[in-house]
Amino acid sequence: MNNPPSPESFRQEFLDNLSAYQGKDLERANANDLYLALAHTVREHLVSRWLTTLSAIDRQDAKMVYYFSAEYLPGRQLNNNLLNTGLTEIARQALAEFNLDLDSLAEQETEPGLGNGGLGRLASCYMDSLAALGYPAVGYGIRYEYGIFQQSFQNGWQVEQADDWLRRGAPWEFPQPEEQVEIAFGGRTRHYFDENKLYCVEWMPETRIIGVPYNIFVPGFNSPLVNTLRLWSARATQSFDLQVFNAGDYVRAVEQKTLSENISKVLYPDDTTPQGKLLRLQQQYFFVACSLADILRFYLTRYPSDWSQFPEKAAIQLNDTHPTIAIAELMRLLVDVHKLRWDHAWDITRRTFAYTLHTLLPEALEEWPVQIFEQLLPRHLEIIYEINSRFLQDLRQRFPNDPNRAVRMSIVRETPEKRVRMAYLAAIGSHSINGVSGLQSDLLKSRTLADFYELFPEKFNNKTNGVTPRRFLYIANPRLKDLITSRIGSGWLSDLEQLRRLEEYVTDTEFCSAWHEVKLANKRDLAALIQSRLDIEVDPNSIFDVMVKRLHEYKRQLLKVLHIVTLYHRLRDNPELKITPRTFIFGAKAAPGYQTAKLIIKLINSVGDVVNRDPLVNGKLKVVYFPNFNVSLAERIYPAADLSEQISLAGMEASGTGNMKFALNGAVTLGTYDGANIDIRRLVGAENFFLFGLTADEVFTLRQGGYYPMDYYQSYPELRQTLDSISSGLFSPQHPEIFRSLVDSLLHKDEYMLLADYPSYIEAAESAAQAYADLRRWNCKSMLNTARSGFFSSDRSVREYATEIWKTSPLKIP
Ligand code: F59
Repeated sequence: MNNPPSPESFRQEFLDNLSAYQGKDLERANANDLYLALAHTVREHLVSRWLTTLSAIDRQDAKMVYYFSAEYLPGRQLNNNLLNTGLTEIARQALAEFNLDLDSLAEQETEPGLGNGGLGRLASCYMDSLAALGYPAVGYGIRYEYGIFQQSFQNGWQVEQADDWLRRGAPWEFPQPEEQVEIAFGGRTRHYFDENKLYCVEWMPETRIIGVPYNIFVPGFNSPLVNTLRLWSARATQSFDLQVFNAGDYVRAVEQKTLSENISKVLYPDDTTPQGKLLRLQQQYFFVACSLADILRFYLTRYPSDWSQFPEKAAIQLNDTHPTIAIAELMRLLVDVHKLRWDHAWDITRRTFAYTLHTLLPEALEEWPVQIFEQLLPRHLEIIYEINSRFLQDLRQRFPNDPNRAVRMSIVRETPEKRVRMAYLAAIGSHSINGVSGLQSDLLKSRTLADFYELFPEKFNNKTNGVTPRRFLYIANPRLKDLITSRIGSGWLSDLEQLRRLEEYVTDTEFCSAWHEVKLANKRDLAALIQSRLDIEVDPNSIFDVMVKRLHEYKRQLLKVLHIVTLYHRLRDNPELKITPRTFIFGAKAAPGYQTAKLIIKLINSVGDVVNRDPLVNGKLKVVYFPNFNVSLAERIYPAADLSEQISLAGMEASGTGNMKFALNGAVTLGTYDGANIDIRRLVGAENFFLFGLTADEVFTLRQGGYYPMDYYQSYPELRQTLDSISSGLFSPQHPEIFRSLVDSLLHKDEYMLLADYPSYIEAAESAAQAYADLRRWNCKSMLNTARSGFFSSDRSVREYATEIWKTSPLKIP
């Protein structure tokens, strides 16, 4: 690694960049100019490490990991890159000489919101760990011009605004127009025999699009290696322009140009049901085709026309089904373009791809209407049919007496319309199929993909999710970082299991009170943010009870509301009641078309309006809903949380990763037996976790026997009072009827069994509140949550992927 610069030379580089990139001097620069100059200064320190990494890859002929993901949520880069270049203190000192504050400049950065939630953030945690561990990797994805929408509230309702994240400059990306790739769409196919009587297929597309790659450096903590996040941006081809120019229709030429460039325009803000939108399939194929072209170009410079080594030199991980069309695209490249025999191409393809599922809900598995496919990717549809027909033939041989199996497992579903099931294509075309928590991986085998498990048991495995401790502990929680490091040193940053050494301090009263002071100071910071952003006063000594995640019915934010309203009634009915003061903190975006989710947002805000102002409550309950929850806000919330709400219906949350970030920061979980909550509870100990609710098996049994939510309404007076008050307009006096549909649907259907879990939820939440009243005991729980969360480092997850799926080892860099 290079020697670090002195603060003086860093200062000079900073001034030079302010001049070179912003055309300003210190006197004329605004805060954004200063931030951009600083970012450019930091990124320059990554260039030589990045180039060294590329040379080492060449020299060692290293196997590459390619992470294919339609989404990334990297968060702000400045502090992360300062940490990973070892420049934090140098930059701080250098800036201080100019009377500039590093932390306020860091606040200027706009985060790239190129993902919806957990899946996108996981991709970024894995990129961080790949670099930290020294595995050479490229993360491929889409450079959306507009990321996840910006959320605000108007009269309590969610309002979306376009996320113009590039507006203030994007100092971390390097456009590489000279490495552009041309890809195609539409048209038809031609089948023929060539001069050697070989059967051939040619795709004759209708349109062509250019992908321009943008590189973002991904340095790792304490690692000389710098990996690449390579995001594709769509451009119209020039030949295309010319054609239409010559036809004389200039305006239509420019119109068409816009259409091509729409492909990378906007992230689909939907994590509910896949909607089968043409543009989304275009996005998926666009980034996958560009990425495979890039990968093959690189491979062929090393092994010209020798395909035998390909799976030994490239491992491609599919982040959910979104990039699954890659399987058909690689087959097309190998068979049609490079003229490999089908069986040989299929063997290479299967050994190259591995597939991760992030859901259990069958309705969340992507399917594409055959009609859309045919229009956009006619050759790929033929290839999928061929894969399917060979697959079904094998299947009939193995299960000759079970024709139904072929109907169930066919990649092509026949009713209600013909559709391609992407999860099945991914399962058939990969050598590995993994879930993201123990429970989910088991349920995939026994339910969601049971038929496939029977057929290919050896492909199934589990890789429990993890999160990067650099961003979510070191950077987000500097006070806790300092306290931990003062006792056990800093080895935990690259070996998170070392946090266990904190266990011996549980009986150290000095340490316990320091632990308490850190949490309190973090809560004061968050209280100040709540005051300044939302004009709500909250008490840092109250329990900070936090639920931040996407808004989805299965995650059950509405159950949290039922709890709050129940407490509200208890206080109203008995104003003298002694209760532990509580601050409920929410953060969640709803998919813009998801009406029920949007109504739940309005309900949370409405309950907050009433509860926060009611003099009878006397400040003992506060409800805070942060608009626009994102990575940057998350980094301020996790460190200040006492209680982590993880209350999905068991069997619905694939893993969760927020649950891990909370535990790492010393929050205690109030949660169901679902996803990675199960692993958290096992590791931190049942006495340091508040468990409630049905198990996944009980949910299954209850559904089968017939679930009657009305029974719970009738048996629990507090539940009845709560539901009646919401239904009758206590929280919406101007429009008493607006929440009735939410309550009616709970009473008559309650798909996610809120009422069944309500009694045990209220009870567990009460135990948590009582436990909090004994602060010394609570601090022990908090400390033990941190001390025993080492398993949830994304370093551990990535190491498991590397050794068990990718079969690759770290790069050696001198
Ligand atoms: C699919 C088709 C069309 C349009 C959008 C989508 C889609 C986009 C994003 C579907 C899902 C998502 C998404 O963000 N999904 C998740 O974030 N899943 C979460 O993944 C985490 C990481 O493994 C898990 O911890 C979590 O349980 C899971 O819900």
